[in-house]
Amino acid sequence: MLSEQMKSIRSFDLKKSAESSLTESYAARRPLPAANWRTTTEEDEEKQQQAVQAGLGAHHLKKKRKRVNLKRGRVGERQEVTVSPLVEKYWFQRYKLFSRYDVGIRMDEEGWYSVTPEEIAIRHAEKCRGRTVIDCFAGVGGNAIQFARMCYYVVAIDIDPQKVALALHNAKIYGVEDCIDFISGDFFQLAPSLKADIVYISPPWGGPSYKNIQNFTLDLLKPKDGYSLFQVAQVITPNIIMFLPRNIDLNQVEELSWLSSPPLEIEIEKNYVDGNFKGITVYFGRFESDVSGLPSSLEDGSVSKG
Ligand code: MGP
Ligand code: SAH
Repeated sequence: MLSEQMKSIRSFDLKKSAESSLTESYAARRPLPAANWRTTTEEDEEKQQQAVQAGLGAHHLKKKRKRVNLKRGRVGERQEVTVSPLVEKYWFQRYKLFSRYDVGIRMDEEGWYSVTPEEIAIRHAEKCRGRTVIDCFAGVGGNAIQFARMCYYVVAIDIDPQKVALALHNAKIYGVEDCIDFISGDFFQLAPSLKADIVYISPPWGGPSYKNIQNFTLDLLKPKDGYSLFQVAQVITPNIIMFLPRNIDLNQVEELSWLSSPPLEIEIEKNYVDGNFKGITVYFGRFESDVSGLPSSLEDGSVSKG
């Protein structure tokens, strides 16, 4: 049965609400360095640039698959993009994914179907304003870029070096590349040596077919089940955000908060873009606003890093 907290699930339509949540006191803890960290270089970026074209990852280029040519664009703009059938529907949502898409955003196939739509990423970042955040599964940077605009310090991790190079490139499009420490590595290996106020988890859901499952249980999350993900994150901080499929089993989600004693505070919100239900965000721990504790330069969401 759902607790009182769960019954008050908040439905948050990003289009309808202008709510902005500032977080509690400013904290200047920084993530600790780890020996096996590898920071992405320009060379990495150039390598992936050759392999990734208009959403086709290197692995994708090897396959002979039907592609769709799309001639679309904003007024005054003419562009020709070749995308795979899988990517096509996400390409049509490209400006919802990255408002600066036309400035030169780069994606690979997994990036297309996994990136957090910009309005939702902004919402997540607002909840972390002024604090230190680790984006454990950073992908092509949808969340990390918004965290960089509002948070004190951001570490963005992805196990796929190509993804990290794409995220670095995309961060440059938004002018926030200097505000993010990109790490190519396995979050599970790195976790014991990390410290931050907030851990953000937006893991693989097993691809776009996730929606064919009626009740998406935590064991279906990748690369490890949701319980393992959560427990590893808890070693870093009790303040954890999970971005989960809209068909996630909410009873199981609530159980995660009971893994701590006393149970963690939990807040659940449904995220919509233009009225379309995109995903569910779960906030474990403390995310209250306290602008008074922030340096003034951070109060307006300006970019800052220690
Ligand atoms: P979707 O349900 O595949 O697309 O993904 P859409 O257009 O809402 O589907 P429709 O068929 O109902 O119209 C919706 C959003 O979920 C994406 O924009 C991503 O933000 C997120 N998402 C989807 N997948 C498959 C993943 C994933 O594997 N990992 C993460 N972190 N997010 C995902
Ligand atoms: N929120 C991101 C999308 C994340 S998709 C965005 O908005 O762009 C999930 C990512 O997790 C993928 O890029 C995948 O490469 C990465 N990943 C998978 N296993 C991982 C691991 N063990 N450690 C770190 N990253 C991992």
